[in-house]
Amino acid sequence: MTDLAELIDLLDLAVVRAGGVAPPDAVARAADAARRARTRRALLTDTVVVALAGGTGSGKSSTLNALAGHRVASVSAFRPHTDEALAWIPVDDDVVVRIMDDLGIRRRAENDVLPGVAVIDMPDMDSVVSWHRHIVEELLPRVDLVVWVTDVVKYNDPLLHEAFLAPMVRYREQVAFVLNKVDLVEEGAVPGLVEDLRSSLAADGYDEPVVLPTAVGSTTRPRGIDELAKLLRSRRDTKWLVVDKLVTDIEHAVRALAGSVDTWRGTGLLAFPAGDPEERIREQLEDLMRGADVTTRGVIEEARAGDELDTARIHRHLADRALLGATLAEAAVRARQLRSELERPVP
Ligand SMILES: Nc1nc2c(ncn2[C@@H]2O[C@H](COP(=O)(O)OP(=O)(O)OP(=O)(O)O)[C@@H](O)[C@H]2O)c(=O)[nH]1
Ligand SMILES: [Mg+2]
Repeated sequence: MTDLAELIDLLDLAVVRAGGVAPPDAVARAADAARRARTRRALLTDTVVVALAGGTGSGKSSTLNALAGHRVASVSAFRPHTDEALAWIPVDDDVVVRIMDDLGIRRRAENDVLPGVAVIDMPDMDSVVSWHRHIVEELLPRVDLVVWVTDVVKYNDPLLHEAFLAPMVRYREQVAFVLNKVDLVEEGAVPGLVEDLRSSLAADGYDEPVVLPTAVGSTTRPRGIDELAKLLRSRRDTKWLVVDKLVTDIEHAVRALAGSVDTWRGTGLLAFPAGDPEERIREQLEDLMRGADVTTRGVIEEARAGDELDTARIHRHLADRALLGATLAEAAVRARQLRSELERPVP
């Protein structure tokens, strides 16, 4: 999303160039919009950031490998295995990199398989206290989705529900569930297990929880992974709406600033040959005064106030105005480009 950063830079540049050129209240509003956009942008990327969490051995690392279609994370039959979080992230997403820095996740692998998706394979948490600190306080506020991976054997452990799932309930929109290792039970038993997990989650306060049955062990052909990838893509669409909204806000700010000053009219005066009769210039200015924006009118009035016509002052103003016009035009074009990229169908 470097384009979004560039777009905000252009709005900032326009704000600087609008100083003394556009009406102060219009400049202040544009500056406000730029500031707001920058704050939101700092937290925003169109990559959906997902953390795989859950008890040891439930198959978090195996799920990551199944999503990638190759071995990204180490999997083992010995518990606990993953001892440090691993982030599988798209290249060139500086916001995602910053999120991983903030979370202190140093191990990273490149995702060139699933566009717009970053997956964190979390280690097992050794205590309820560290779980709360890592997942509830640090992870949930920073990621888009936590996929809780459990399996057909352990999903109904009361400790799991009381100690781990209940405290996350206020983030329920951000939590989805995977019921892994369904290859270990009869095919016909799977829907009943999914329902069972759904109703215990409902008792924990998760109404309408998303529960996906999967089998991702290396010896079995992955099952349920397409559905999981689809869920991640649909979350990504929702994020795009947010990015789209930000671009729209910037476009409005650009348009409002452009509307507050007549950026091009009268620019021809810049090319006025030196030594042109003053009378001629005054006539042209008279023309320009009619329907000129308020700042330009003020500048012309000032320039005409003295005994001598201050043509340099007028030229400076027209040049500044034209520069602002060029910056705003470029911002408008960038915004349109970015929007058309956002409208591209999700791969
Ligand atoms: N039968 C079966 N075995 C699985 C499945 N998914 C994972 N396993 C096995 O379960 C064991 C643990 O899998 P991991 O992916 O390492 O589990 P994890 O959640 O990352 O575990 P930690 O890193 O210790 O937290 C491995 O031996 C896997 O091969 C599955 O769907 N079916
Ligand atoms: Mg693991």
